[in-house]
Amino acid sequence: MQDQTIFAMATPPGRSAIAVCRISGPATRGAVLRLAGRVPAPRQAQLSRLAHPLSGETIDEAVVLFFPGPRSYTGEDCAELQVHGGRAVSRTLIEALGSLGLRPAEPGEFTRRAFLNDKLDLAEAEGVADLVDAETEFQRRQALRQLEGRLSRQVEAWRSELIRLRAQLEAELDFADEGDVAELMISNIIIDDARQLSRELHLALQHARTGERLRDGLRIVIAGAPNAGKSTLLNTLAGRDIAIVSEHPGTTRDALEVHLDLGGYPVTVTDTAGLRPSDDPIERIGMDRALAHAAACDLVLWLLEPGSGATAPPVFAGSAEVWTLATKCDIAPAPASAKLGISATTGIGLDRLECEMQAFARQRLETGGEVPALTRERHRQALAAAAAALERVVAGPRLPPEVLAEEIRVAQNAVGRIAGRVDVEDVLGEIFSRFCIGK
Ligand SMILES: Nc1nc2c(ncn2[C@@H]2O[C@H](COP(=O)(O)OP(=O)(O)OP(=O)(O)O)[C@@H](O)[C@H]2O)c(=O)[nH]1
Ligand SMILES: [Mg+2]
Repeated sequence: MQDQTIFAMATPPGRSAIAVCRISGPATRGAVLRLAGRVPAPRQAQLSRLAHPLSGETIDEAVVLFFPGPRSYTGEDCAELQVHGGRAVSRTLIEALGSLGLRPAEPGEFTRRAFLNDKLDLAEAEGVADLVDAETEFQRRQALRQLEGRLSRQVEAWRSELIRLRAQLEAELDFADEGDVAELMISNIIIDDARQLSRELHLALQHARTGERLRDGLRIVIAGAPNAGKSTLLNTLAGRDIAIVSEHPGTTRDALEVHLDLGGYPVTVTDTAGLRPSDDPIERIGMDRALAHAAACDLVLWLLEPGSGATAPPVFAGSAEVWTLATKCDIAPAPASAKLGISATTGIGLDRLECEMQAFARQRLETGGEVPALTRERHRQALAAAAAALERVVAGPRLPPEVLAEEIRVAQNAVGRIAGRVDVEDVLGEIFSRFCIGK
């Protein structure tokens, strides 16, 4: 694969001031020479007229950059062509590169090559993808930390500790017949170290979901009886008219989502169908969806309108926190059972609601910073496997040392998978296919 030279527009299609085309692979230099007539000095911008290799017709005037490998993003010879950002320019340029025998890159292929050439490890590569996808300030920071190798360094520290433990245990195996007392003492030290490391892994696992949540965004669901003012609240939070609002109970039938940036924290708010006894099959599907959303979210805002009688929210499946909010406080004061009274009409209570939601997000999404965040289920599973193997070591110090050494090796490989050090072929396709083309 890597003897092929790939290219892609690294900027989104459409009209823009400039667009950037990237090229990587052994034929890069030749392609730049054919198009621009001259290869610029390494890492120096050169203004060139790009000509079509077949017709000789000028495609565009471009700034051309050449990065000889291995000092490039992918580790191979790379080039960037900064052209004018029009659809026709990109289309013609892509066609010209194709006529030179280069091939369009697959999603994430540049970063995949960088990984294969040891320019970054797997966790850092995931940081690149997350940074591209980051929508809020805290997502950006988390992705950047991962891209800069914070998680990788932690994982590497755990791995070398495991390697050390294993070496110690194996040394003990070699000297096993030199006296039982010494053997017992060394074993205890190894078991103590394994216990300490196991604690560290568990601590990281406790925070694991925090990192994933920050990456995916916190989920808040607005639920309540028909006409409680759910859709009105969604529109108010979003600052635009997303959901239909009407005085007819049962207006909203489907779940509607909006992504919000709550002081740097990513939040998805979902408006749902009003809950009430109903024989209408469509309305019931909507209510089932509402309950499913409530069961899978972090926080339910249970809305109550004045005079609705029932005050307590139903018991939702899942583990969401539930806040009761009294709506339409411009009409009647909030009952004491409500956490907060709001009015979309006058704006009463809305600032406080946003503050409370922000505080909730902070509490759920902040890791405290001692342990680098695990941002994917893949990381969590690997770490859980390592922790489980270490636990077997701690629980069974009387097991034959060969068995203990094997468990430590299992833990070492599990941890190594996070940074992509061991048998990761199977996950590479899955990880890089989620990148955008040109990255
Ligand atoms: N006075 C007053 N009326 C409100 C307020 N919020 C919503 N309403 C009105 O209450 C009615 C129902 O509002 P919706 O937002 O559609 O209620 P809903 O909970 O989404 O209702 P369904 O989709 O039918 O479940 C509409 O006529 C709104 O204008 C408020 O703060 N004060
Ligand atoms: Mg509604």
